[in-house]
Amino acid sequence: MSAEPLEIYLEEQDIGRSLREDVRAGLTARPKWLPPKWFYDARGSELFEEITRLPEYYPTRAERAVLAERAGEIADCTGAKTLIELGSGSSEKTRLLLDAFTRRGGLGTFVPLDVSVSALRQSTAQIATDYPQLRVRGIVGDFTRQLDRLPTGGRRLVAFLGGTIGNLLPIERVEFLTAMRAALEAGDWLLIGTDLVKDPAVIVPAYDDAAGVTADFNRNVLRVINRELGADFDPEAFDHVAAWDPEQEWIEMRLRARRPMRVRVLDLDVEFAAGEELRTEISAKFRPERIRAELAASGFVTEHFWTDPGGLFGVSLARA
Ligand code: AVJ
Repeated sequence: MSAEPLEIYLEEQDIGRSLREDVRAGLTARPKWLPPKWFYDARGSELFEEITRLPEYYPTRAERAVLAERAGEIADCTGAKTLIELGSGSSEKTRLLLDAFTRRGGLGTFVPLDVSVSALRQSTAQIATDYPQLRVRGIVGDFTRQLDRLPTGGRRLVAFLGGTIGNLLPIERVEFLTAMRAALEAGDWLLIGTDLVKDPAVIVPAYDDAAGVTADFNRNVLRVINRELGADFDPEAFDHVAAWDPEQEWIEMRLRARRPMRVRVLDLDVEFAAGEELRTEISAKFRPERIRAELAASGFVTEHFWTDPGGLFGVSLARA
């Protein structure tokens, strides 16, 4: 079967409006911030794929190891008819699940949802070719907003991989999990990947690699704002910063102004002092008991919690 046309729930004007709102809110705040979803235009999505192959960036390999070992169990345990993947990107690791479901039989539909049209176009076309028995319905959307539009019918498994939930602030995480539970029916499943708390000497290099790919990814948000909103950021005038916050147990990516700057964006004149930092991402790391507690607080029962052999990354399978 070929992939069906992408269902676009993020209309061009929505994208523009929400980017403008985020830019206005974030660049007039102190300290300044921008939400991480704007990294992912075509170039940003490619840079992220490059990050996943870096020697320092362990989460992708560690999560893949868990999925490689447990995919059969996940397919058997859930018996899902529909697999929905939030923030699917390339869906590269998801193929391990699709393979397991294919061996087991019964999965009819795969629904990847992502903000990146370019990543979705590629992944839906390739998956439709490689899994001809599957119906592939790509949805362009923001996973924090489109939960009420998830396809219904048949037992569902929602996969939220890569540790992307760590990019939400704690309050946003509660809202997201609660909305997720409300969108599901009792008996549906959530498979969620979370990076685990560990020595910051392992975490920091994963977000500040020697080759500078993460720095380039970080600066990409400025290129996106320049292109989409006609702003005049000089991305090269910002240094990439990765800082571990031991209280919050998250790593922050920031862009630090090398010199005083004034940036024109929308109707704003945004001033940066030399050394001023703009926060572009948090990536929370979890302790197993916290993951279980947050899932429970939003109405999920954790049936399995698996880690890779190195204990770097956790994958929870929870029942609605
Ligand atoms: C999108 C959650 C998988 O937070 O680790 C990679 C994004 N940022 N390097 C993460 C990211 C910097 C990534 N995830």
